[in-house]
Amino acid sequence: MSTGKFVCIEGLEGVGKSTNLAFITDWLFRNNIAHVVTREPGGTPIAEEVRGLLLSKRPEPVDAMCELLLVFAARAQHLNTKIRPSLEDGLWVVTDRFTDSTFAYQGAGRGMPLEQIAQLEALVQQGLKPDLTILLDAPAEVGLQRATARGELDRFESERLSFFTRARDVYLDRAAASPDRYLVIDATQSLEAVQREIAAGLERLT
Ligand code: T5A
Repeated sequence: MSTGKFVCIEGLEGVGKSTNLAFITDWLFRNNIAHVVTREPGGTPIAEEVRGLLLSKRPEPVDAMCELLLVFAARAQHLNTKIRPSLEDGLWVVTDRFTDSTFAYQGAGRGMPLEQIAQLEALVQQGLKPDLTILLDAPAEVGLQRATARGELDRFESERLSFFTRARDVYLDRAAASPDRYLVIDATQSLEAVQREIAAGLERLT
């Protein structure tokens, strides 16, 4: 059996990742493609516990290197016990966020060197990267307004606007550097227009 496709949806807070993940899941069902839908940080019981550590607000300041290593610790568990085995079984794996989030948030946001993140990526992923990363792009203000309207903010959502502006720039730089692996979609468009572009991107992968 051939390996499945690895698809990731990325972008800043509130750009519509969860909303469009539901659309992708529906598209996969309609096209009879066996798949697994997952998320980062998280995706397995241990990795979900790490997610809880990462997202919850706490009195103790979180060291940026500690945060970075926690992200990759969760990713190692997720990748080796869920993503890789699923791909090897021929399933498509669709994940809400992956390593681009680390370059954007821990790299651009927190200021951790991008070369160090690339080293951890190589160590943990051993060359595995998404076949397609759908980047929902919008100015940071747009998504933050949507996230704020939803209620209480988590530890990342409470960051300043400049954190997300830097993160957006890194997302766009990475997409521009590997245009064959990224589909950048203007997430300020109507949901229908966004989903037409997502469907076209998925078609090209089949
Ligand atoms: N993180 C994660 C790191 O720091 N490093 C890492 O390596 C990883 C993997 C995870 C947090 O962890 C951080 C980043 C994150 O802060 P999360 O909950 O997975 O948190 O991610 P969030 O971005 O916080 O998820 P959100 O639920 O806030 O955003 P979504 O999923 O992008 O947005 P969604 O779909 O809930 O949509 C928000 C609202 O907008 C509307 C929707 O209906 C909804 O109401 N909407 C639109 N409205 C108009 N037009 C459109 N085109 C719309 N699209 C959506």
